[in-house]
Amino acid sequence: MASGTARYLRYVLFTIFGLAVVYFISSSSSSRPFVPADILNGAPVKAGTPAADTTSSVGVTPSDLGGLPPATADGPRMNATFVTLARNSDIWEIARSIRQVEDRFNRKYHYDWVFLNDKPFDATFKKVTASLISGTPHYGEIPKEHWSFPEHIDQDKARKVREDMAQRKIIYGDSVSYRHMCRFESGFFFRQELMLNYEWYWRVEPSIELYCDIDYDAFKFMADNKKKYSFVLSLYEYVETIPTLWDSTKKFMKNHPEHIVEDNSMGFLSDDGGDSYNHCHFWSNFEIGNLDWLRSQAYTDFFESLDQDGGFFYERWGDAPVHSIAAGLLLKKEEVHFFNDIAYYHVPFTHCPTGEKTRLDLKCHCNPKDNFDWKGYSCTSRFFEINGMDKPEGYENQQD
Ligand SMILES: Nc1nc2c(ncn2[C@@H]2O[C@H](COP(=O)(O)OP(=O)(O)O)[C@@H](O)[C@H]2O)c(=O)[nH]1
Ligand SMILES: [Mg+2]
Repeated sequence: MASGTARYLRYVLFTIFGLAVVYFISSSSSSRPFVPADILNGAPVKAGTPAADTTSSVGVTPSDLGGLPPATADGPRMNATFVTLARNSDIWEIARSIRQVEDRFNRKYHYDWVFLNDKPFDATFKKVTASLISGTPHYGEIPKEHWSFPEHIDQDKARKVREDMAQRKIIYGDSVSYRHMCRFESGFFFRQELMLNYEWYWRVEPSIELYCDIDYDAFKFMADNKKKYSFVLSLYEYVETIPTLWDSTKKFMKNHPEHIVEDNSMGFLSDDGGDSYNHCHFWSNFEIGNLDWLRSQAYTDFFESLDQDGGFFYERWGDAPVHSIAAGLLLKKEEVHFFNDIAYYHVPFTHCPTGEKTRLDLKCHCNPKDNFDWKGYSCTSRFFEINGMDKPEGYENQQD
């Protein structure tokens, strides 16, 4: 009897142990796979790290876990925003640009984004852009007076210019809207109600590319280093679009000598001490700059003087030479910055950082052969020369 009870007890214990083993195996295979805490926290997994396979068929995705918390860089945020002028029809081209800016920079900083349009933005534009931006998007409609002919413009004269430029096949020569766009970017984007909330801007256009990581806050860099304006590409302007822009500039210099800064970048703009313009300009489809400077008396007087002369409509003045001449004359040389480490493309030019170490450190995917900086049609060499800067190592191999 005693040995029968013991056998019975052994049988019960064995069964309990067996059930426990079965339970342990089945519960561990249905729980989530091992994922290191830093992956769940959004930290990047370095190449070669023996991390868990988060794409395995076990079926747990970050969204099942309630979404990844954003990866945020430390430190204070600047009072800054991205700014884009766009039409509703630009949606997929600007979506591409936003994605690049977010992936390479803003996913760590979450800066806002201001969109401006001469028409109301439609629901698709807002929905798609908002889904891509990690900061807060804002949408503004441009007031009519910032996107129309000023009263002093002779409409007949302006129309004849457009017809003539169309015949001469000058790019955008026959376009009214392109002229409104250039005038708006020259004199009004920084005065829009939404922009008044900010001190710094970064201009982004549709269909651009960013080829390298930007691992630091470029706005903070500007502020810390007392920069007011910056560029990545520079080149010669198409002369036919600005035949009298320099005459107007000289008139402004004569009327407002108080705005012309002593240690300026005249050497970037002129080869004869200011007598004539060499057509060098910073390409303004990329800009990081200071809005208070653009809202200053000096810049306001400059824009108003040019606007009175009518060249936005009687010629086809671009905002790039206008901003560049202003930066060249109203700012000190050292307030203008060249971002070698921000790799950028806007059709048809590429800025790919000179220096292999920079390109590898920043995980760049541009072809260094495409870099425009040291080619004959670029003005960047001139910028280096007037600032007494040494060109980056390796520039000699990129001159043609
Ligand atoms: N809202 C609006 N944006 C425009 C218009 N024309 C151009 N843009 C924007 O102005 C910027 C410059 O225009 P873009 O066509 O890229 O000129 P390009 O770079 O000089 O060839 C881009 O951000 C365009 O989306 C327009 O008529 N309305
Ligand atoms: Mg463009």
